[in-house]
Amino acid sequence: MRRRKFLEWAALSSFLGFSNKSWATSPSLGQEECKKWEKPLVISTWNHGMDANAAAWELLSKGGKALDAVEKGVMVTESDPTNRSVGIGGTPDRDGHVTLDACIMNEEGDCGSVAFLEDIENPIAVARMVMEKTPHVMLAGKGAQLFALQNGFERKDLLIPETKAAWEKWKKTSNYETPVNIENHDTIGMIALDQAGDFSGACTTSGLAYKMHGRVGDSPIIGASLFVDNEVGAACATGVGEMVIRIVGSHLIVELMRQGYSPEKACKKAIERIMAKHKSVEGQQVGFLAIDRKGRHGGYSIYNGFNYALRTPERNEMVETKYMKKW
Ligand code: SD4
Repeated sequence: MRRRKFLEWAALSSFLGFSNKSWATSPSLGQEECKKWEKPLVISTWNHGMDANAAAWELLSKGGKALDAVEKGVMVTESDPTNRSVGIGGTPDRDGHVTLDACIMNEEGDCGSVAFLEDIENPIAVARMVMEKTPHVMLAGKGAQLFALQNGFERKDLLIPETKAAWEKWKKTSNYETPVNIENHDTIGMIALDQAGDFSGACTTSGLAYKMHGRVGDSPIIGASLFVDNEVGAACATGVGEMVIRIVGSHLIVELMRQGYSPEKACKKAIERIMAKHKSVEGQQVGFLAIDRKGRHGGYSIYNGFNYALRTPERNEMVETKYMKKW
């Protein structure tokens, strides 16, 4: 019944040409209140999202494209050596290699990704180049690195003295056991809606700390860490990538929003799906973020402590998400 009402309401709204205007509340949605459409809009995972959003906002506030904004935004985090799970300064795998995963997707559904990339500081820019300059979506490992070097990227050692020392310390007591989860979630997922009403998203990470050599998480996988459908909205993920991949989390959230769920409710449903499909989520964090076509945004996580940076013409702040469990 609720769905029928929603469809009727959606049909009526589009007939009335509401799609680019401020939205009145929609009682038939029965979910979060429909707020005024604030455009442009960018959200990104965790506290470091504030600096990343600032770079994205430079472009978005001047009428720039969401695609350029998300790329430039997450590059700030990639190039920050104090961040322990993105780009330079990222924690290595258990063999001491910093291996990076990233993907990007635009309003046309074009996408590009790199996985298991070494010695390149800004994998998101390589992912964009894969999207724009190759017939492929994903390049991995040596091939991705060769492609980057051939296209003007510089080789750089991403293992800095601090992360090398921490890895050496870890090796002494670890028995080479990969930790299920070190609570170091700093991966950045960013999604944006520009003034023209187009969505794009980006996700970039060095992955889980001390992972097995060769392990690739959700971050380069379109549909898992990131999905954009310009008719509906965008979603992105952070946390234990294996759990996100198993439910193809970001795609699921966009499809739930297509059915009429608000961003927060869609993210909650995806977290519930993860919990239903895993025997245990004990000690493992996943967080999702989403924006819909009405400019509503929201997130949800398994455990408390997940937050996102929000930037709109009126707001520049951190937002705490709701969660299922307390640490
Ligand atoms: C991964 N999702 O490689 C990434 C890790 C992450 O915050 O998000 N950390 O599984």
